[in-house]
Amino acid sequence: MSIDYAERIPNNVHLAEDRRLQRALEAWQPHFLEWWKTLGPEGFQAKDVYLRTAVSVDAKGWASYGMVKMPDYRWGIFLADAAAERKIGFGDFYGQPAWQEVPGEFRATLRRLIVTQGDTEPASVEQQRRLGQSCPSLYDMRNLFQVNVEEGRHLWAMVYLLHAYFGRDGREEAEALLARHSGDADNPRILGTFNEPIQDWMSFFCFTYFTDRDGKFQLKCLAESGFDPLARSCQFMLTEEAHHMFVGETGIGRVIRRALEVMKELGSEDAEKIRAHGAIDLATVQRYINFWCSSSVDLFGSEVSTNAASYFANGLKGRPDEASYEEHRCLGTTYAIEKPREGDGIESEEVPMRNAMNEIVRKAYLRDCDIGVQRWNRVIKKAGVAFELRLPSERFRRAVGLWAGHHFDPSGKPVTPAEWDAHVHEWIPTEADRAFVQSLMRPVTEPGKMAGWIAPPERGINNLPVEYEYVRL
Ligand code: BYC
Repeated sequence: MSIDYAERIPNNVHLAEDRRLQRALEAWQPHFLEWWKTLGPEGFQAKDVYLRTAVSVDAKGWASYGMVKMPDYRWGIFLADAAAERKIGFGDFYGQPAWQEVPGEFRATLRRLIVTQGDTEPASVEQQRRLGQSCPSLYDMRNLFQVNVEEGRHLWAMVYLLHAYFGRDGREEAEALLARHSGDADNPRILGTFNEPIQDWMSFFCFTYFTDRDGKFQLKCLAESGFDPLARSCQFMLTEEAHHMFVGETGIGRVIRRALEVMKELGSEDAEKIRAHGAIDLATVQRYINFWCSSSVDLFGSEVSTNAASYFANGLKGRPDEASYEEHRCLGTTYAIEKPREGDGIESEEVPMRNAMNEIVRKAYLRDCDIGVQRWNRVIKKAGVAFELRLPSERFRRAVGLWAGHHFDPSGKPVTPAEWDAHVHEWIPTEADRAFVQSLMRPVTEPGKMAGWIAPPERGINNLPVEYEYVRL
C-alpha cells in the first residue's frame, strides 16, 4: 500500500475516507507539534537535517533521504500491509481469524498496552532533547535527530490506534501521552527507564543499545497480536527500530575503539591516564552498560506475572517470533524460574508457562544484547588488551520483579547491603564518572570532525562520506 503524502497527515490507512477520524487526528496534530517544539530537540528546530522518511511500507526502498527541518518532518500513519486471512497465532483463540476491531472484553487491557507502548516514544525524545548541543560530530547529531523523529512517528502510530479504535477514552489517552513528561515529579512517564535523565552521549548510546532493544522485543510481541491493526503498526515500527540499535552498537563500539587507540598511543591501560588523554576507559564503559542494561531488564515486568499470562491467553501479546515455537497454546506446560529463597540463597520453581512470558521474552532479549557485547570483546581482544565486557546478571540492581529489594553483584552473586554500599561505585557510574563523561561533552560541529573520546564511524549515511554536512548549522 503506498503512502499518501498529499494529505495533511500522510497515511496508508485511507484516512480521507473516514472524515470523523481524520478531523480528530487533525485536531491532535497541532498539540503534537506544540509538544515537539517545546520538548523535542532543543536548539536545532530551524536547521536542515539529512533525514530519511518512509515512502512505502515494503521491506525494500521504504526510505527516502533528504534535507528536512525537523518540524516539517512528515509524521504520519503507516501500517504494514494486511496479510490475507491472518489467523491468531497463539493463546486460547489460536487459529481463529485475527480481529479487525477491538473485542469488547479486552478493550481496557488492549488500551493499556497501547498506552504503555505509546508513552515510551515521546518519553525518549524528552530524555534526549539536549544532546544535540554536545554532539561529538554532525554525523552523530543527525543520527540523534533521526532517532527522535522516528520515535515521534511511533507515537503517531499508537495515537492512531487510540483514536481509531477506542473512541472518547482513546482520544483522552492520546492527550495524556503529551501531558506526562519524562522525570516529571507529578506526572512522570509510565515505565521506570523512561524517567532516567540522558545527559551525555555515553548514556544515549547505551539507551539506544539496551532500551531500544527492549522496544524491539516488546514490538515483536505486539506484532503477533490478534488485534490486527496493532500487529501491523508494530511490524512497520520494527523496520525503523533497527537503525536505533545500530546507533547504540556502533556508538559504544566507537567509544571502545577510541579507548584502545589511546591505550596504544600511551602504552598504558591505566584508566586515569586514558581519561587524562580525553578518552573513556573500559571500566567506565562497563559501569554504563551495567546501569542501562539493568534498568532496561526491568522493563519486561515481573518474572511471574498474571498480567502476562492473560495477555498471552487472550491473544493480545505473543512471544517474539511466535511462529518459531512448536506449540502456541502453552497450556499444561511449565517453565523453571529462579527466585530468591526465604532466608537466603536462590532456588528454582516450576511455574505455568503462560505466567512466565515476561521472563521468556527477557531471556531472548538478553541473548540478543550479548551479541554486540561479544562483537566489542573481539575488537578489544584483537587490540591485545586483556579486558572483557559483560552483561550484568539479570538479578543485578532490579527494581521490578522477584529480585527487587535484594542485593546482587553484577555476576549475580548475593551480597549484603553493606557489601553493596561498599562496592556499588565499582558497578555503576559514580557522580565522578558522570562528571568526567560530562566534561568531554563539547560539541564538535565541523563536517567530518570527531570529538576526541570517540572514533569515527566506518561509513557515512546512505553511501555519503563521513565528512558530509549532515546538519546545516
Ligand atoms: N517500570 O505483571 P507485571 C520502546 C508495572 S520500549 C514501572 O510484572 P506486566 C522504546 C506494570 O505496568 C517498549 N512499572 O508486568 C524504547 C504493572 O502495573 P499495574 C515499551 C512497571 O503488566 C526506546 C505492575 O508493574 N513497550 O518501545 O506484564 C525508545 C506489575 O506488572 C515496570 C512495552 O512495554 C517498569 N519497568 O508489564 C522509545 C509494551 N514493569 O498493573 C521506545 C507494553 C512493570 O500493577 N507493555 N511495571 O498498574 C507491556 O507489555 C507490559 O505492560 C510490560 C510488563 C512489558 C511493561
